[in-house]
Amino acid sequence: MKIIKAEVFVTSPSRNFVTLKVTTESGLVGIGDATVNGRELAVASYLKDHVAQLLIGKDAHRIEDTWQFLYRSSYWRRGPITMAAIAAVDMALWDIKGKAANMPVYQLLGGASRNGLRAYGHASGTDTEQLFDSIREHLELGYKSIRVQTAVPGIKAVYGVAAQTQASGERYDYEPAGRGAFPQEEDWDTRAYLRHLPTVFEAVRNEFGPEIPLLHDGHHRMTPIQAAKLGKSLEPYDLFWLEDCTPGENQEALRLVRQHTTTPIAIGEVFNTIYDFQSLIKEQLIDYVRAASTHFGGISPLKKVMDYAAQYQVKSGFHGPTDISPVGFAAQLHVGLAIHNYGIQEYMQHSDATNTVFEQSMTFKDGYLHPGDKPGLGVEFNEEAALSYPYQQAYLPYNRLIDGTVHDW
Ligand code: GCO
Ligand code: MG
Repeated sequence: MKIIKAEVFVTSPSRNFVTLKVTTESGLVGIGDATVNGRELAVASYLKDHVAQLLIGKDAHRIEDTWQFLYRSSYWRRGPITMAAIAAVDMALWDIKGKAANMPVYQLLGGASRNGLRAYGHASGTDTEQLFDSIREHLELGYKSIRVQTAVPGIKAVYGVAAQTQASGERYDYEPAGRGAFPQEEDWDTRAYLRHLPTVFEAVRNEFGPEIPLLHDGHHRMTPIQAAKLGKSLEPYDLFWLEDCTPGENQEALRLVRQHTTTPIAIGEVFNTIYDFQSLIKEQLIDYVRAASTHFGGISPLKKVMDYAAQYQVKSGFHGPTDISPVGFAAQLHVGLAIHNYGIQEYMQHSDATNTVFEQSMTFKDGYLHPGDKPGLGVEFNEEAALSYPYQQAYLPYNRLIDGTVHDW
């Protein structure tokens, strides 16, 4: 099972994706996702210039050994670029192993622990009426759990509101990163947000009842005490989770949040390693692990962090926006199906153009995802289609407060 080729593709069907393709002597091919939104070329270079040649001649079966070799031999371990590059290799090798075994990857991880994976979708609106329509649309699509994001009076553009016109003038139904040479500036006011959000959840509960699991993403914008206040004020509306209420770097912040509220906490989409979750899980400061296979070093570490989390009744809630390519998405569906402590999967849905380049075999039926039963990850990379969507420079927006101070977006 010698590796003879490792190629890197950067393609932009609706948004940019970085894909690694590993070929073995026997002709088996595996693919992996290394997309880091807004920094795609850095990780493509990491793979092309520093990793590809290290893989040639290696035994594709040795997934753990290859992972440890790439992680430890770089010396400069961790960080989003390194870990996305390692993730792509890890996924590609699991894909190859599945194909060699003629089994879907989840079978190699212990087999299915459930029939399907509960998913949540992104409802949003600039006002209550538009938000309700968006929730209804998601319910019609089969979603049984819904993330709620809305505009805030007095703020021009807010993360997560798809139908609102962004500073770039575009909608971000599929992708918040705006194409162009500079990031778009947006505005932010935490006090206005803290006042407004509970009224939105009250309206949603009044309209849709107490049953439906509702989620919300704070996108790292609050201080610990503001996050604690928000968690507390949302308690009457029984959220499934409050995500990224404080910046990912200050993990101690969640101790304070926890002391004040029983609203469940999810964090970790910007984390890169199991170490980032170590004390959060051990001290039971979170309820859901938000890591994504792509930014976390791949399938192998995702399975490890979830096995660790299981001891503390912490569940999965893997990051699944459209910047996780269908390859990275499939990778975490296989993990989600296999682990015992599955919670929920974010599912934003890729565009038709993305689905032309990445032919997926996963299914979404009646609110539940399944990775399918094709050998490996179950995603085919269409190189010819990829070529017709060349890379386009794009940046995520950033925020400034009313006095001009840069703020978390
Ligand atoms: C989410 C995330 C994303 C990020 C995006 C940045 O919960 O899905 O917060 O929407 O903003 O991944 O590239
Ligand atoms: Mg998020």
